[in-house]
Order: sequence, then C-alpha cells, then structure tokens
Amino acid sequence: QDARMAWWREAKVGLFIHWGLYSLQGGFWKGQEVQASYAEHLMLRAQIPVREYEEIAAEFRAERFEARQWARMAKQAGLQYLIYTAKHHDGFAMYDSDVSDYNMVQRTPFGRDPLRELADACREEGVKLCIYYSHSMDWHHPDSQGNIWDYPANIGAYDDVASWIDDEDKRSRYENYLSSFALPQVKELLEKYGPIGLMWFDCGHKLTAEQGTAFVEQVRGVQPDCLVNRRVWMEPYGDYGNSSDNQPHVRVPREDWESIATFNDSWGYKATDHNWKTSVEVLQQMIDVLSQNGNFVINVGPTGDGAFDPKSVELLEQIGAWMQINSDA
Ligand code: FUL
Repeated sequence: QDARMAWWREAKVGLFIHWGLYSLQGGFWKGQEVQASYAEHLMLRAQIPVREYEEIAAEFRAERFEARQWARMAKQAGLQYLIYTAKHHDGFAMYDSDVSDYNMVQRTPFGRDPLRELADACREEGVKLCIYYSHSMDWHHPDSQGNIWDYPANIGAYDDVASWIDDEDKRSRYENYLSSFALPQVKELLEKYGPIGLMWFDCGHKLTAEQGTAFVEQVRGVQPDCLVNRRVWMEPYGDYGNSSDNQPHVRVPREDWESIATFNDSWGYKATDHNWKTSVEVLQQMIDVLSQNGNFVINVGPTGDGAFDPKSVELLEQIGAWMQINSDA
C-alpha cells in the first residue's frame, strides 16, 4: 500500500473538475434559477424528467474545450493531479462508453471523447489523470438509487438506504445496475485511458460492504496501482479518506486524508454563484490542510462551452504565482 500511495503523498495538491450536462444550465432550468447550492444537482433539485434532461446533450458543443489548456492550467498552478467527473449523479458519461450510449460521443454535437484528449494532455503535461465516478447513485438509470420522481418503484430510495437492502425488488434491480452498468463502466474507464492515478468514488454509504468491495476489487483487478478513496464504501475500505466537502478541519493526528474545496460554493458551473474566495483564502486553506498532513484538491466547474470561467482562471494564476515563488525558495 505504501508503494501505491507514494505518488499521492508526494503530489499533495490536485485539481477537481466538475463538468457535465448540468454545466450548460449553470443552475437554471427553463429560465428559472433552481434553488440549490450545488449546480450539478440540478436534475434532482428541479426534479427534471429523464427524457427532458437528456435533451440538454443536443446542445453540448463544447466549442472552447481544449484538454491541453486544462492540463496546463493545473500544471501552472502547481496542481499535480486532475480528477475528472467521468459520470456524476445525473448518469451521463462524459467519455466514450461502450456500456451505454448515454454518453458524450454519441449524444452530443461535440461528438469527441474529452477523456481521451485529457488523458493525452495530462501525459504530455505531466499531470496525473484521476477519475470521479458516481457509482452508488445514478438518476438516469431506473434501477439505481436517487431518482424517485421518474421511477415511483424507487420511492424511499434517496433518504432510505435500508430499503434497497431489505426490499427484494429493489435489491435485485440495484444489484443488476451495479453488475451490468456501474462496474463495467469502471472497468472500461480503467482499460481505455492508460494509467489512472485514483478512482474517486462518491456516496458509498448507499452500498453494502459486499457491493463496496466489488468496486475496490474491480479497480485492483485492472490497475493494481490505482488508488481508491474511502467513499467507495466506508472506513476502512480504500486507500485514503476524504474530509467533508468544503469544511474546516479539526487539528487531530491522522494519516492519508484529502480535503476538497471549491472556489465559490458550487462544484458544477453556476452562473449566479459569485461567492468567490480570494486566492489568499484558498492558499490559507491549502496550507492549513498540508500542515495537517492532508492533500488539498481545489475545484473548477467549466462552462458548457468547455472553458474555465475567467474568475477560476484568475485564481489559478494567482495560486500558481505563489507556488512558483515558494517552491523555488
Ligand atoms: C459530493 C457530491 O454530491 C457533489 O455533487 C460533489 O461531486 C462533491 C465533490 O461530492 O458528494
């Protein structure tokens, strides 16, 4: 395990990227701002029917997307690894999936595979490519947990995890989603894009221990060196723990942990979220985490056209300038 962890302990800082169908909406649905601090939860918060949400893809042109630029911005800010949302809770694959055609290549006018381009760019720039994958929740898939507005048979799902274990119908449908959809997507992600630094799973508390273990084993089976965060299930599974999102940290001794933070409040792009931190505040947060032996990951939510918003670019540049001075010293 120590050998596997070496690069991550050395890397210390990373960049999270939340990019998906929600990025085109910027927190709005049908002209109305949706009440949600996380814009990537738009589908849930506005209870958008699957068929309507799917239509966003037809507008996804990502005309300003440049993988090289993303990797360079990470590099210049001193961020050593990049975590890309291959599939968030909305279920849309932001890569060329063979498991489901609900993906970037087949459903959008963009028609290219951003993850392939990002994998190449990261290799060229010397940034470790890592992948976020929402394994336990999928609001598009009828047999997964989370969507109760389109799939009445799933009611009780969002807040009542036990019902997915105790109820025969839900349990077998969920098992089917995991084995024929989520696990195969994880497998293809690890097979198609070269070495992956880590798989960042989310909301594993919805799984049983057995189901959580299946994901760890899936990763190990294809790429034994790829790290797995503990949100794959619960302690003590996986290689390292995450603190709660965007929270201050208690100064207690602990090993191998990672703090994740946003520049404003939302992870996904949100047009009305102007609650920006200053670069000094972000750096203070970072130093606080690093001084407690943690890794620090800062997030950018690119817009639907594929560019980083100007404010995030400015903050990344300021952080990069500080890193430059202080790493030369
Ligand atoms: C959370 C998710 O629900 C958020 O949307 C975001 O991805 C954050 C990093 O993790 O659990």
